Amino acid sequence: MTDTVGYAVRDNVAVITIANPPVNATSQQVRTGLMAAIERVEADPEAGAAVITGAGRIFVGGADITEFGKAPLEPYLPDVVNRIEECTKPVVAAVNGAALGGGFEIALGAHVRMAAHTARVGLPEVTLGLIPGAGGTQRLPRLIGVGAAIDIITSGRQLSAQEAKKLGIFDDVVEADDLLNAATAKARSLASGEDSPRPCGQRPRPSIDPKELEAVRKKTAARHKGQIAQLAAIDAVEASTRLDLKDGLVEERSIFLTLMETPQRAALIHAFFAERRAAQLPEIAGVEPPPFAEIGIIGGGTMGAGIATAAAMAGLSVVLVEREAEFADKARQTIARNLAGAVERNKLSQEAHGRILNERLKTVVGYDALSNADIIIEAVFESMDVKKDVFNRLDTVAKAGATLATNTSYLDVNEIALATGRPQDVLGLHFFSPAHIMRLLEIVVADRTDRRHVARAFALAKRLGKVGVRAGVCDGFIGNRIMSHYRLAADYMMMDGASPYEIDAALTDFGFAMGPFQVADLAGIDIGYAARQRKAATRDPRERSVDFADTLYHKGWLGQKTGRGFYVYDGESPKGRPDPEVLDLLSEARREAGIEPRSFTAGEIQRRYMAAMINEAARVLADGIAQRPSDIDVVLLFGYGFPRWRGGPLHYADAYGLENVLVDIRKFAAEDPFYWSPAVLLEELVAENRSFSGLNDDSQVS
Ligand code: 3H9
Repeated sequence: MTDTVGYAVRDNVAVITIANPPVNATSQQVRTGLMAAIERVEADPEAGAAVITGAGRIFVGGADITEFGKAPLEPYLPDVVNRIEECTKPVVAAVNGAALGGGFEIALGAHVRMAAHTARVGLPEVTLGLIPGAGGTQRLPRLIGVGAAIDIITSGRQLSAQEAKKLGIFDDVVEADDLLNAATAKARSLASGEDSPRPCGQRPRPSIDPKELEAVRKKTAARHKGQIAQLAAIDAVEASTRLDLKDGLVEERSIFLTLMETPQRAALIHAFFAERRAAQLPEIAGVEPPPFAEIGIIGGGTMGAGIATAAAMAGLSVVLVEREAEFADKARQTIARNLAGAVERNKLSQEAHGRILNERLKTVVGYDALSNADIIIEAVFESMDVKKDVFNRLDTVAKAGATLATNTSYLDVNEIALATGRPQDVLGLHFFSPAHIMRLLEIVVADRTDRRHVARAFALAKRLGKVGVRAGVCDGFIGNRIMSHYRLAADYMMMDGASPYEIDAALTDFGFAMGPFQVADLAGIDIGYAARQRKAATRDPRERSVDFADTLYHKGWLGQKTGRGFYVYDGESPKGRPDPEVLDLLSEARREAGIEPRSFTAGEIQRRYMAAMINEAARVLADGIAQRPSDIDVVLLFGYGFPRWRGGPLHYADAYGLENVLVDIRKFAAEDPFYWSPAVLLEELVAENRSFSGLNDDSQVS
């Protein structure tokens, strides 16, 4: 045994407890401990059977991801699971909480699986660029069939204990408090020979119609374009239909180890840790966040209603304030619609939907209703004067110590804070639309923001199930500042000869959820117009400006909402189809600007877009707006549709080679030295042969 695996005999049953906080991951110590525990069960005359369970609220969160990328250490997890399955005495898994990845595979090695009703199971390896590597692709199809196993493995989704029982994964589901007693009772009955279950590995090979498998492959390839793990997982499951367990496990291991060496695995694991690292902020280490129960929201438009929905779904009381009763009613309707959508997506029960509307949400007129709110978030029109007026009024109604937050996406939070007599209580909470769905939350810390409010904002992000990222004050903070820069690269390419459709196609091929012109149509070309007008007032005269979208704006082609923008939305293609008239207008605009159009390959489009993104990201980092490179990756991954399997722009930059990025930038600089001037930090890193990842510790760059 080891410190991480406990062994105690209770009424003839050995209870083996995995205790490796925080998530009971199967580190080498745990694997060693489990091997020793099974040996001991077999040799122990006091133990007729065994129960394996996890300490705390998790069964086992999977293999220890921190060991990945290093040489594997014995004993290997597949051997541990085999050993459990081959144990000469019955073994019951008592799944007390999440059993993920290798944790689920340990349970599949046990002869019987019992679960607390709060337990969950899943094989999330594909989300890390891997496949289950400890027998999951061989035992699960033998237990529940090929189709269901492929669904679980390629989606990486988590199943509730109830769903898992329906599928035949769990033999029984009981109240959490009863689990250990029920599992030991079951183990005793197995020891007495009353019942002899068939281990998964001894079940017959499953089968599937080859045509059906082919169809699943095609669907999976389309759904996970560009990614390799999902298809590799199907190959591994398919092996279970042709090979006996032993050979199937060899095949699984070989695929697993091959995937372990891929850049996609490295990128996805980087994303996993980057997401968690974002919440680790030296400035709030040891700071206790003040509690919060009631959230005030000012403004019931799409954003305000979305924030209200998110807060109410997280169990908080919400008071939403509007200017007039009519708008307050409208906001309530929007929230009700959002909640209904959540019910449809299985994120909320019908009963909770009703309870939120009746008990947890007030939509009212008048700021006085905000006097009890712990956190007040303003989501009104994006104008400095309007925001200042709101904060000035808030100063008189908000209770002492309330956090006063602005949801501005680019305005100066320091200036807004000065509209109150308590700038230390003010910060930015930049939600992304739709706020009840998008997981990114930029937490904008102003010069005088008190650390307790920063800690509270991070606690709020966690409560809402969002990923909070610290940002400093500048125009656009982290995400929008970088976006407005790389967006220009797309406009320049369009003017110089690439069609918006070629650009979008190249970038969706790269893996972005949408191309920039599809995004413009979705967000509304009027929104971009307003941003351009604002920028025009402060634009550096050396910056090349492109105003082609204004042509569409003046024609009233505002994007999806008007049925026409860069694309035409006439029902023929839900994603919109290219518009020859837009191309004519574009040719005209190029002629007027004296541009001789040239062609761009998809590769060049991708290189320019990425170089622009990385260059501005390096400046954002050097300016201290983001505190570490991985935070920038998180912002782009969660807010801007950057492909997770590429890890984020700065992880991608390291993988592509910073020197290569700089070579690209210098080459492009020949045509536009102002726009393509290399970021000083990038030049320094290249000169010193360093990478962005080397800056991911907690020391600030600037
Ligand atoms: C696998 O199993 C391969 C096998 O098939 C084959 C092997 C041969 N390892 O998320 P949280 C850390 S692949 C190491 O905030 P929660 C995490 O970084 C694995 N560390 O907690 C964080 O550290 P810190 C398949 C891990 O309660 C802390 O634990 N498994 C691991 O919100 C708390 O994490 C998965 O993909 C790990 N496996 O959620 C599951 N997991 O505090 C991945 C977490 O220093 N894990 N940490 O920032 C999860 O999904 C969630 O962590 C879980 C708990 C749901 C378990």
